[in-house]
Amino acid sequence: MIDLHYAPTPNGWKITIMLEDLGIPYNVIPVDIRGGDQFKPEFLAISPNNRIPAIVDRAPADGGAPMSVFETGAILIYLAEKTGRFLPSDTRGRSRVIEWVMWQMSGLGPMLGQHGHFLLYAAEKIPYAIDRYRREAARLYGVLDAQLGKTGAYVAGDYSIADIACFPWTMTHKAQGFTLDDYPNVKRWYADVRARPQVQAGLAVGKFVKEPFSEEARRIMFGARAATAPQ
Ligand SMILES: N[C@@H](CCC(=O)N[C@@H](CS)C(=O)NCC(=O)O)C(=O)O
Repeated sequence: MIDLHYAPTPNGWKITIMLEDLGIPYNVIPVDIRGGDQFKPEFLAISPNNRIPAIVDRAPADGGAPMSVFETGAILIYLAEKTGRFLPSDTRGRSRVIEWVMWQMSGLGPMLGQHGHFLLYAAEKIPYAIDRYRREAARLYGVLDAQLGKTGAYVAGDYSIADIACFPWTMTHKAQGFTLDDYPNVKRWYADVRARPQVQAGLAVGKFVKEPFSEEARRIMFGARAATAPQ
């Protein structure tokens, strides 16, 4: 059994979608990130970066004690290797998928995250920051569009953890002022991935909080508390 420490956000959805795609049982353990659960010692013991999601595998393949994994890219690779699914085993196919998972982890996710922060969440609107991240986000949508134009299918060929990593972040496009009409290959892929029943099931886990951040949530997530590395 897998324990999933989770909140319904793009990074959280990567893992609910993966677990639904795999069809394996999992327990959801909610982490209230607006309330500061990510700083609790029991959570930090499995996720030292004080971010969701994280998993604990109670039956790892080596037959040993339960083991934890944090960082969504690492969790996706772990689950793919555990089950032999959504990550090809041949040298080239495997490398291609990992390439795009790393691209998502270092580019698409963080840049869309920063764009969303400065555009939608920051109390002070800073044009330089909004423009910088908007340009970078637009560039990354362009890179994804070109790649999907080349494969004509999914991000790295067949449906894989590269799609699962990228898809939830592209769900922010409307809120961030992008239209997929500008990226026709992304538009085609987005509709295809979104229509998967497993993706719908993953997105339905927990309730996404749409309300604006309270002052206390801002202090926890964006203020002095957030800037302090947990001990
Ligand atoms: N690189 C991390 C990013 C995880 C992340 O940023 N999670 C957010 C929610 S989407 C979080 O836990 N935020 C809590 C906070 O900012 O205090 C991963 O891919 O796992």
